[in-house]
Amino acid sequence: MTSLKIAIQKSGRLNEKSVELLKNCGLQFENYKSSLISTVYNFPLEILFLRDDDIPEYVQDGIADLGIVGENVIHETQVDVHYLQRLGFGKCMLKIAIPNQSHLNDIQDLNGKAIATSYPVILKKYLNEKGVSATIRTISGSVEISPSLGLSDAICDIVSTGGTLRSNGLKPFADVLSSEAVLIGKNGIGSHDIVIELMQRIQSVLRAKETKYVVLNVERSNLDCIINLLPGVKSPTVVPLAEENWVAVHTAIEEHDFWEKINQLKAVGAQGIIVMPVEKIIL
Ligand code: PRT
Ligand code: ZN
Repeated sequence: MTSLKIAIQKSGRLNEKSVELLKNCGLQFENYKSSLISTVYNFPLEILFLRDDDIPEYVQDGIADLGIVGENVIHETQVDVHYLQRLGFGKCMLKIAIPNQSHLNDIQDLNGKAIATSYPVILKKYLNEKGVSATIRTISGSVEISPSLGLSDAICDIVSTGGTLRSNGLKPFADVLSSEAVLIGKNGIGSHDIVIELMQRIQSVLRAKETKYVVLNVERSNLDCIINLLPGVKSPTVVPLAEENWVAVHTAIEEHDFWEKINQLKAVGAQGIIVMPVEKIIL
């Protein structure tokens, strides 16, 4: 079978998680920092390691069939590619921020002001939608220092923890675009056998990440209360214990309501609760 090519970031914030995701999908490959391309031994795929900014165009032009990149980069490069799957990492928000002492209150107050950014396309679109006319100063890095240098009244940059804004005396002013890493493909590639197989594997890894495997002990008289609290993948497995009238319950619990569920289970008599990570969930 001829193989496809997937482009991922060579180094930077998305590299490690992209490699981890592909390895968790069972793909075996060398991750040499020096090489630009790596062949997967056990799956018909080659991996191209690129600057993130180049990935959308490579995919659009068909040099790579697939790519993993932040949505912010896709919007900024205005490419025509197919969104295949959100990947749940690299989450961030493109925000407008202003100096702490600034008296701007409303988005309309940006009229006539200068905003520094590395995302001129996204910012221009946002300002147009809001009917704001501001000067966009495009700079490629260290956007956060531009107000203190007198180069702009505001910035528009990626924020994740907010630490960079705080340490530069800036405060968030408006949310422009939320972003996470996504799997993209060149148009028409979504129906390719290799892509379908890869996406099934990615989905099973993502589902597993959101799920914990839980084993607990409970007195048989409390079993119904426990089962009512547990949807499980299908229904929980119940195994008798050596101690009479006690059973062990095995089930899967979703991460988002994990602690709430554990507390509810304890309240109806669950004991000896063991929580384990899940590697894959294949439906
Ligand atoms: O070398 P290459 O061009 O490939 O990488 P890069 O330097 O352009 O990008 P990189 O590795 O910094 O980021 C890759 C992608 O990660 C981005 O396109 C986003 O989709 C995503 N991402 C997630 C982030 C952040 N979080 C992030 N915090 N990208 C950048 N930042 C920067 C931001 O620009 C600012 O300087 O981190 C700072 C803010 O972080 P906090 O935590 O202080 O708020
Ligand atoms: Zn980049």
